[in-house]
Amino acid sequence: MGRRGEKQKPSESQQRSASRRPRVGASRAAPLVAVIMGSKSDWETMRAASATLEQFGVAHECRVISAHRTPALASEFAVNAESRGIEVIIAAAGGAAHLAGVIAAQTTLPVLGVPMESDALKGLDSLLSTVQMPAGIPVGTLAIGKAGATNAALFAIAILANRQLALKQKLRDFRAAQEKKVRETKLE
Ligand code: RP5
Repeated sequence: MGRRGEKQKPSESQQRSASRRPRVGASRAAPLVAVIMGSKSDWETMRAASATLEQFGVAHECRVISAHRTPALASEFAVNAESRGIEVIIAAAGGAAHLAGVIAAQTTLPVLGVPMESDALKGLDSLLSTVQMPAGIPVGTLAIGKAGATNAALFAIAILANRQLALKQKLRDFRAAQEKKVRETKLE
């Protein structure tokens, strides 16, 4: 609002950034975690990361950014993520999967890579492209596919939980519930 009762028009730059906003699975509060993926075809897998963050009440955004098809957008995202309040980036890609490395090269935020299962090589290509970063620019690489997506979210939560005690407690409760379920498992 500008003067009392008068609605202020969004500035040109506000309008521009709104039109670039994500996005599927996004929470309303300012996002602490960004879940990015090379293609919409990765979303079926990466919705597991979003669902896990949602379960822990962690504000996040999900969007498609490709290192190959939208290199300028990838740079813009990486360079601005920290000033937008993002604390952890989860980057998923498949095939010659450069997204996580390209993003990590342009920010000091922790970047977690999730290799997508590929048609040709079942994700082995994605895994090796993501995990084999030369020394100096780390990408914390998780498992191929849905397990990796879920664990990337849990890893991001563990990072945030160092400063958020309530989140740390939720993580402990989650582990305890998981353990209880396994202990109580009956095969017949
Ligand atoms: C990568 O190529 C994406 O991350 C995706 O896993 C893979 C295939 O993309 P599409 O051809 O389905 O868009 O960049």
